[in-house]
Amino acid sequence: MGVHGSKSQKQAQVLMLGLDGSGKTTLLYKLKYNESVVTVPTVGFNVETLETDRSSPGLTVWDIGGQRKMRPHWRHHYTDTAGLVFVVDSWDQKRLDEARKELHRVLRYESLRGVPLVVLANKQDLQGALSPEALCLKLELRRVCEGRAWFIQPCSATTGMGLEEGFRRTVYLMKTPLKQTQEDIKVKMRSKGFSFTAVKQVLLCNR
Ligand SMILES: Nc1nc2c(ncn2[C@@H]2O[C@H](COP(=O)(O)OP(=O)(O)OP(=O)(O)O)[C@@H](O)[C@H]2O)c(=O)[nH]1
Ligand SMILES: [Mg+2]
Repeated sequence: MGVHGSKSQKQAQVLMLGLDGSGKTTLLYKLKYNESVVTVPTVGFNVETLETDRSSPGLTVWDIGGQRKMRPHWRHHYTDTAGLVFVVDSWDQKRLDEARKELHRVLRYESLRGVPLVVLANKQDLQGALSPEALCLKLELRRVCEGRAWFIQPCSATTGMGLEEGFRRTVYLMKTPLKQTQEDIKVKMRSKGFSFTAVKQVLLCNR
């Protein structure tokens, strides 16, 4: 994914949600300008466009404030959402329960039914950050994402690690029928020489 230049093609809306302090604004500006910005809690939203490859629509990414008082406003952005990105602070285990409840609440909305989800397991640069596999279990992703294309991507908004991959994955899930995404993951794992048990574990985690 490139982030420079412009392209006149239809834009797809990506909604980025997550608890306050999870790193949404930091990662949006790292991705867009490759800059580490000093943020303040977002009141309202930030919006930026990101370019993708020529065969995909560009992305309009909405970063909505995650403070408790902001969360009732999230639903006003659900219409026309083509992809959902939920950012989690992988280091702050005390708030994982809160993150899980908010994510599950969002996914229950009818207007987001079938919209693909990418969970960004952010702050992986911090020692003690939970792995994506552990987060997948804590957030009960497999159960709550039944019938929905989804993926969990480790990343760090500070270093930039995993950010482009996360948004590339979002585009891929938006473009690809659900059944095909499962097949692609199987093939990819086999080609990387993962053992059958490893493939099975990933699929169980990522179904
Ligand atoms: N170590 C580390 N710190 C991060 C990372 N991402 C964000 N932070 C820090 O986390 C704090 C909160 O980041 P924000 O980007 O403002 O969080 P937010 O999700 O936009 O918060 P709201 O706007 O309140 O919803 C800031 O101090 C960031 O520097 C990361 O990947 N690693
Ligand atoms: Mg913010």
